[in-house]
Amino acid sequence: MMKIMSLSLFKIVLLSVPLLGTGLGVFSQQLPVCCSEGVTSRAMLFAPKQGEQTGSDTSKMVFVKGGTFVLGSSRLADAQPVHEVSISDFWIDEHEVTNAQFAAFVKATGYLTVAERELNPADYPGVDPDLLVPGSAVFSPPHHVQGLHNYIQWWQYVAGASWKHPEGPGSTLAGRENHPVVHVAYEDAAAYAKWAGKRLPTEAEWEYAAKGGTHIYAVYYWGDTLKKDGAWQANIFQGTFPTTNSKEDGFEGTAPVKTFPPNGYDLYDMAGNVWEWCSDYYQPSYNTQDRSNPKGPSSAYDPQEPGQVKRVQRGGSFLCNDQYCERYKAGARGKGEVNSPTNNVGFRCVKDVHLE
Ligand SMILES: [Ca+2]
Ligand SMILES: [Ca+2]
Repeated sequence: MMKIMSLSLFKIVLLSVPLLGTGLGVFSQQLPVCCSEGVTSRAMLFAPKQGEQTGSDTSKMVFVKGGTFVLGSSRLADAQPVHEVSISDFWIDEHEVTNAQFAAFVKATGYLTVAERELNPADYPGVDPDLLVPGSAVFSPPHHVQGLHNYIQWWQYVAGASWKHPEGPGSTLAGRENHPVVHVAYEDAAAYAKWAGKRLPTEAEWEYAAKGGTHIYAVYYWGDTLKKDGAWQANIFQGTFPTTNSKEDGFEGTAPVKTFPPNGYDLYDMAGNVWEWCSDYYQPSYNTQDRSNPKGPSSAYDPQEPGQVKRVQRGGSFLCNDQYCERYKAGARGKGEVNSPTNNVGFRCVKDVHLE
């Protein structure tokens, strides 16, 4: 029988993970120099060969001509100050990385994602070892909720959930080959990008691409109205969150990439479908000092979970709606703990022009 632990335990597990990652570049910056060598990371332990091979994926990439634009949104507290930023030319995947593409990467490299790796009970004091099994967080809507402030109500840590088994053991990718890959942690996305000869976008690049050269101050990446001619423009959530998804846009979960109309740069699903990892550390406001190809702060800080290492995610997901999460709207930001995959987070890649 599928084992399920609540997200509270999931969070306990995840809270411990950063303490382990002393060999990761992410964490080593925050640790004493004496620990900067000789202490391995989970990534090294569980997938020692990853990143050694290079390959290529099948994504069509769109050339984005650089320029100056207005980064941020006055509607969201952590997307400010709104300020001008200049971006160099770059290439970006026209759609989110799909299950088929990620499968090709895994087949070529033997890569094991964070969600698939064993957990060491010694690293999680106080947690029942029987619960410490590989898995990931799956959206599991309850029949009733008490308010929307506690997301533990609709997230479950599902043993065996991974990119290959999005809802856990028994679920497969059959028929979902062209859906975006999910249950990828930050390092999983970064490993894929490296293999493909690409990298993850900065959030400034991502937003520049999402704004598509138009609608600089618009509410949505496609304009100021939610629908166009009655048609949904993104895979988000309709109904009563989280209990009743009316699926007015046709999809309860992920949709095949390129189902919804592209933006001004012919990029698909820049709003909704799945959140997309960006390379910036998350902090709850912008540092406006660096206005040329900004790469974000040198460390992470989320006042809601101090001590957690979080990177930026962009675009919202199939779970976004105005009732709970408006972060599919233009300029909005999201954040994710780097070792916390879920079934609504994926990614796309970019490439520098000078590497062409
Ligand atoms: Ca939907
Ligand atoms: Ca997306």
